[in-house]
Amino acid sequence: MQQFQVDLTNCDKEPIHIPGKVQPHGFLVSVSSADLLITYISQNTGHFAGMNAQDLLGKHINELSIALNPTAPAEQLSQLLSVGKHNKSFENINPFGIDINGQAWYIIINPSGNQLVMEFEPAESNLALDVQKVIGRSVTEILSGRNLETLLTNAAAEVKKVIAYDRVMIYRFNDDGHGEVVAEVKNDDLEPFFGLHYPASDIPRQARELYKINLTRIIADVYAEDAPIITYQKDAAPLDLTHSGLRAVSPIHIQYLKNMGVASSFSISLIAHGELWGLIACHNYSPRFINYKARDAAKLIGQLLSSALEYRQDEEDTEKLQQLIAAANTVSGNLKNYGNLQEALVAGKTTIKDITEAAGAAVIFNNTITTIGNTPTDEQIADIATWLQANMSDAIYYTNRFPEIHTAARAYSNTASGIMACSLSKDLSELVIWFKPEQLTSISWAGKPDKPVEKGEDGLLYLNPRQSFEAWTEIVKHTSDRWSNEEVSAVVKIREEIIYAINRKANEIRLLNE
Ligand code: BLA
Repeated sequence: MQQFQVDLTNCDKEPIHIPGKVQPHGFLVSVSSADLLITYISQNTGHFAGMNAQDLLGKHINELSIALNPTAPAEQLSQLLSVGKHNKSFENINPFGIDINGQAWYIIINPSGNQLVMEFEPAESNLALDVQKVIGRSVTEILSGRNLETLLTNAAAEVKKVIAYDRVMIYRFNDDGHGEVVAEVKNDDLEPFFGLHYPASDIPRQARELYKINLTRIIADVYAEDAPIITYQKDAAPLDLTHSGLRAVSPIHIQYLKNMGVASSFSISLIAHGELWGLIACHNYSPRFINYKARDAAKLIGQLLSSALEYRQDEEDTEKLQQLIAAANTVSGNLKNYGNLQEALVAGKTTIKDITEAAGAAVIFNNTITTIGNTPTDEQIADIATWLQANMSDAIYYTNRFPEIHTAARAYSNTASGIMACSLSKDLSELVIWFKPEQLTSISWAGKPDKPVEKGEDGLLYLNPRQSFEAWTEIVKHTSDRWSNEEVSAVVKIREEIIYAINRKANEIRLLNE
């Protein structure tokens, strides 16, 4: 099989579901579903079975059964497979406890194409606590969080109790795929990652797809050498490990973890409205395996948090919309009997800027520019207005990548990577414009170039947050946070109010003059 050479430019093309290897804390045996003959086997099976892995290829699964435990019935494994096949699901079987050389192991079975993949993992637990008990209490603890932030921190704390890792983070994906550590519970001696943002490329697209299918992912020891999967069939397709827990990890992600000083990593998917909302990302600074049942408990916490998230997220979105609309109402109140339009919009405690989440806003009216908050200079605003007059076809225009469309704006992308404009007059000479800054300059990125460049012993640069940050910089340059539907709705509303107020004023003046 041809090896895929992964580097920083082709991360999202790496076929990580068919690595041809497993992590060596367990072993894998795959049989053809039709005749239960062993078709694929991980080379390290030989350490546990009294037979060479190569010699088991092509044999009936009963032979493995005998090799693993000569005192157990030879049909133990084949019966298990038949029951699952009959029920068309292995859900009730997984994990199945067996004894290998006096040690407790679990078998986890998943179908893959015409194969039944059996994974063998140690069942022993290095956790002192009774996971089942902790879970019951966890639920109450987690859900007692009234707002999203406490909810997330509670969940991180409970996960830390269940799996006892050194650091537990809640990592949330933004619309553009980049992520932020929004909650963190860690040992005191570790530096915090809370509030840091990481490029989308750190968790490539196909990895996210897999985390939607498998809700937990353990990387037990980044220093362990993977065990190759062998097959006797010439030119056989590589075994699809989409559903496999032992699936070997991409070398680039392993390097990334090593460079972060991490020896073991565990993540739990958080899903809201069918999409990957984020991950509970856990690090341990020494190798650490957690068994299937503890992973299942952690998964349950993730699922609970996921459903609580959907609800709280909707609540917070509604709250945000209400806040924006309330600001719009206050500003329209100021517009009643106004003396000067600009003043009504930008003076006062609540201003036109608060109708969106922009950092600044400008009102262009009667040939004057009035600004509030963080905006480009008047000259630059005049340049934006000229561009809008030539290019705006609807009453409202918005983009979060303005300097990519209007190259002159690159000079002031720090204040106006995002713009939203609404016209107040037909000839577009009167406008309100809102501004959002470039994300690159407004967010704390992990690995931002204010950190020293890290070099390996051989003097070469290694993949680390800084290096992937540099690649990402090229992608997010000239980009601001997006404009939400809530912000657009608030702008639509205020535009009508302003135009109404202007017309009313014009009528009053006309009547006065008659
Ligand atoms: C997977 N990358 C991951 C995962 C995380 C991160 C959490 C899930 C697997 C795990 O638990 O380790 C990234 N981890 C982070 C981030 C933080 C963290 C951002 O703790 C922040 C605190 N990774 C890269 C680059 C590539 C890459 C540049 O940095 C590609 C070129 C690949 N990341 C990559 C791949 C996976 C991954 C392939 C999937 C690993 C797997 O499940 O096999």
